[in-house]
Amino acid sequence: MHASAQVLATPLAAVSSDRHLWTVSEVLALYELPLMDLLWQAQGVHRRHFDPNAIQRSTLLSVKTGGCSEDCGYCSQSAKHKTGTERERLLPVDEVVAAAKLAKEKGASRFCMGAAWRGPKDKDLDQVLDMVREVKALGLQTCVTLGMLKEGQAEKLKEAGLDYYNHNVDTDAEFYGQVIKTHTHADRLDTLDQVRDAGLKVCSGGIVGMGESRKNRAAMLVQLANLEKAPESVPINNLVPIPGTPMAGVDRLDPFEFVRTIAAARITMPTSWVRLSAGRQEMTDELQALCFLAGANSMFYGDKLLTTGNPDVERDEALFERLGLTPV
Ligand code: SAM
Ligand code: DTB
Ligand code: SF4
Repeated sequence: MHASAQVLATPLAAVSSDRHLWTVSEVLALYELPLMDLLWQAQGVHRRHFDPNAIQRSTLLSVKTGGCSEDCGYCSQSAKHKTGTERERLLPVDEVVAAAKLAKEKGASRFCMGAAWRGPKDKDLDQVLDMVREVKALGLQTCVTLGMLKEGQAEKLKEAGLDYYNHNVDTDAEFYGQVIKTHTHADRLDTLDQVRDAGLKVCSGGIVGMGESRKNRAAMLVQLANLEKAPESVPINNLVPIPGTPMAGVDRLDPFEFVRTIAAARITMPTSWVRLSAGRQEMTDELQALCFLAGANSMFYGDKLLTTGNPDVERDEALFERLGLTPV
């Protein structure tokens, strides 16, 4: 049998059974399919589990910007790189609530609060818990991304009404050490376990376009898909190159390779929300449409991500209109 035909047969059978543990070679074989075959397969999986025209929208707010102790090679907020991002204090709760209200009015269903920390101190966590309670009370789903958690912190977040905790694996175990030296890939997995054990929904994905290989990308997806339970939400970020970071000059990823990554995420995690995340501002509407066809069904919505730009709401509303998409 032709290699690509064989691959077509395997995952379709796999997704109809309860659980399939993916191997890196299976996911690499997906990447190697002709693009149209891959899109067809991904769209088939997508339609079995989701309304193909419905897109979930999350608005992000950086509640604590800059001055981070970690050395993540892509990040504008690391104190180790000279990026021009100023260190700020933790925002007051009322400012966060005002931003959340606005996000709701504009049509977001989830509000994600991000902090440039290695992990939260207990005192800071108390303030974040207030943010979660108040944002939740507005009728929005809540998500926070605060770095690595210590014992008991995930439970406190759950009690405050948090829905999702975002903590990306970012890349595979092999490439991780070339991107970040101040914590390990295993540390990330440990926090993800704590989040899951506390009964929170898991949001975890990664970044592509950092100079990693296709095998690294495939291995990252395998890692996510084979977690005890796949993350409910899987953000796929395209590197936003930040001047002053070690990754400022990395070669841009072929946009079709990005689309393939979305499709492979959709096929390997059939019931997860796959989010078209950072890097959308540089994408044409046509490329975004291809990403939705490949199975992306979530996006960041609002003019800003954490420190970088995102398409403005007017452009996204026009895109929804042109493509006949509906917000979730
Ligand atoms: N400090 C916390 C952490 O690292 O988990 C939360 C905030 S951190 C900025 C959240 C995620 O944003 C990272 O894990 C990474 O996936 C993404 N990110 C950060 N900078 C990025 C960039 N320049 N391009 C694409 N994604 C980026
Ligand atoms: C995620 O996966 N991407 C978001 C969110 N989770 C926290 C962050 C993207 C950050 C892009 C660079 C910036 O704005 O600083
Ligand atoms: Fe800090 Fe998170 Fe940026 Fe890493 S990705 S430097 S942990 S804010």
